[in-house]
Amino acid sequence: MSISKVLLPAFATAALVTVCAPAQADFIRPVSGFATSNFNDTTDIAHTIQEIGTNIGGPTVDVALSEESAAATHGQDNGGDDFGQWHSAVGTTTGVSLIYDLGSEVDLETLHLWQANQTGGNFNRGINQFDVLISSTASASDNPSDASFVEVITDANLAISAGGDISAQNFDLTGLTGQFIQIRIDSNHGSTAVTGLSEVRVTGVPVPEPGSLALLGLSGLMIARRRRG
Ligand SMILES: [Ca+2]
Ligand SMILES: [Ca+2]
Repeated sequence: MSISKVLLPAFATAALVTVCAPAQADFIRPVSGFATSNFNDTTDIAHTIQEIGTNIGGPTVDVALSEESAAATHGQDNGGDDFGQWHSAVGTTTGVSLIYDLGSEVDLETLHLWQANQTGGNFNRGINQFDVLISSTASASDNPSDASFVEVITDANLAISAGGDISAQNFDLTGLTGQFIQIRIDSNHGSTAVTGLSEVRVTGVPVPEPGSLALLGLSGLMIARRRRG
């Protein structure tokens, strides 16, 4: 059999799978995060993308999402060894960017943000006004000024936490595609000390790479051949 006879049915199958398979949106935890300003390891950016039960950067009691779903709640931080959020450096409360890498290109649907949620009169550390920018270029992973970033949401607001177990505040990204999401912070809710955020997730459909599409088609072909045999 010539190579064209193998490849043509493969691509035809791939196209068929792409058209017929309903796009299932995933709840996506970014694979890494970067902040242009940090307090210390106790409040590392990793605390906004941690897995349930993990303990990143020092705290002995972790505060994380109740489950990996958009309906999850995020517990309240009590300070000290009980942390689950990112904090900026003291005195740098605005003009800070957080950049999240989703690990691959995603057809985006929703950005989920769990507000800073620290007791002791510290709810005002939460983000107030912010912009959202997206990029598909690797050079954007730690450079908020990278030319590939496109601003897709301008001057949105995150409501201040009232404490307890808090739900996500959701922001629509439907119709946009990207791998890197930048949250550019314009202001917080009044703290002159630090700005914070508890957790970040995205809902969307990972974009299949051309290589994986061809593989999908080939496997379909092999199944068909096996059935015939
Ligand atoms: Ca957290
Ligand atoms: Ca702005």
